[in-house]
Amino acid sequence: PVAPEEQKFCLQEVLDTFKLCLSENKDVYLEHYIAGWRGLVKFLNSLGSVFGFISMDAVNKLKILVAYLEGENGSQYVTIQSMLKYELDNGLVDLTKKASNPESGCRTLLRLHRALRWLELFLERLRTSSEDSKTSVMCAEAYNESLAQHHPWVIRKAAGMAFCVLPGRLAFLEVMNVGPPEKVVAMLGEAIPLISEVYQITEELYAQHNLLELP
Ligand code: 1Q0
Repeated sequence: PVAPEEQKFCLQEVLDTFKLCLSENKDVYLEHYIAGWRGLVKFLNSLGSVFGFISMDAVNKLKILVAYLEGENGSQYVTIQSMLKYELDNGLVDLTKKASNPESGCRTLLRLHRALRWLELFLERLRTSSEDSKTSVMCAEAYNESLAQHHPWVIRKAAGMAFCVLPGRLAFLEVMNVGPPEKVVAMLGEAIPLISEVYQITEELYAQHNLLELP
């Protein structure tokens, strides 16, 4: 059997999982959030081994969250909202420095959450780009505006090197398995607002609880 991370990426699938993320009262289901990320990791893996160090970190973080979700307190991890409440109420989050709970669900998800902002910025650039735009430049700009601020120099350097070997715009749109470029662009127009809403809701939730700088 093929591990889910190794199967072919399809943008529609990611779109569908992000659609499932929000409940009626705008809670974010962890299960679908994880599924969305799994789809993105699949895509990253299809770009080649240069991105391995990035996908490995994402996979590790997804594993941590899955373990909570499938663990004995799994019912507390159904939504990001319930996870925050549960971990905070029970003193399970290291608030100032990594100590007794270095891998809380809250701090783990925060890393993915920050990466979601990168994704939103990158996809918006991709959507509005012209034929001769460079994916490496779009990717680096999106990164510098978001994730880079949370990464030390070594990681920024390694990320910068990985961006340089990204496929060109057309090849990139092709791996999304949607069809001709116009169709991909249309689908991105649908996907970005969804990703953006999930990001905004999570951002506000973390801000309310003062958790945006968790170590
Ligand atoms: C397409 C190119 C992908 C480029 C991804 C940009 C992100 C670069 C991030 C570099 C991360 C390096 C690995 C380690 C970082 C950790 O130190 C850091 C902090 O965690 P911690 O535990 O040390 O405090 N981790 C993170 O910041 C999490 C990073 C997760 C990045 C996951 C990126 C997944 C990318 C998916 C590709 C999507 C391509 C778009 C097309 C999809 C269309 C819907």
